Amino acid sequence: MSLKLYFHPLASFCQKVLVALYENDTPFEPHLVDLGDQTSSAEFKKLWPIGKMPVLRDDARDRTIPESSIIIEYLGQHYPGRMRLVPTDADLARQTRLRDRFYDLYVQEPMQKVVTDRLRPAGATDPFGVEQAKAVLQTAYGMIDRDMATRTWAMGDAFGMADCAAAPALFYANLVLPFERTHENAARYLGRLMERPSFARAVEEAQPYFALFPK
Ligand SMILES: N[C@@H](CCC(=O)N[C@@H](CS)C(=O)NCC(=O)O)C(=O)O
Repeated sequence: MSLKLYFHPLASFCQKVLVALYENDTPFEPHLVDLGDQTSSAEFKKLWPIGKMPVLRDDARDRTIPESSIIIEYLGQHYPGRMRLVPTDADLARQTRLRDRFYDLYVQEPMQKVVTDRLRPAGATDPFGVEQAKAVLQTAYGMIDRDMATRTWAMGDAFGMADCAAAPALFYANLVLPFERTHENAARYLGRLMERPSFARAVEEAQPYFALFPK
């Protein structure tokens, strides 16, 4: 098998890529990375010194591909399946990338800020940064809610890369700053994402690790 995915099932950016792989039944060899384990972490950092997951390794082309969106673009280019997650039309592709960026930068990242602050040692937390992150999430929720009043998926009728990003982003964001009662369109969109077999599978595979999620 040519493709190896270095990932952790609980990690939201990893789930984004898993959704893309599952949408197209793309075969890959899973390599679980445990950043809490010195050996696993050191091995992973040889591949990508930045140390952030996921990373895709393609032995057939001798390529190492970090960054979730770049991995999804790479899969579409070299391992296309029935689902084209980034449209071929240049305008639609740009809009897809914008929405993908939106979910990564304004939902996933502030959500991560809130979660990782819970893992900091006592006395080293960042309450001001957490409040700022929550404010960004609130703004993003309002924008998503307006958008999703008239859409099924992030780009309209077709499921794509932005939905791969939105699924884990909204799933975890809803745990740290719930929006189900305040933003009904966004909540219904999250409901559709949860029912999508590709994301349902990623969530099911993460179940054994949910105890590690900091409450
Ligand atoms: N921009 C990166 C973000 C990846 C990222 O933040 N991954 C998290 C897991 S969801 C991670 O590896 N965190 C470990 C760390 O920051 O030490 C992407 O899109 O892949």
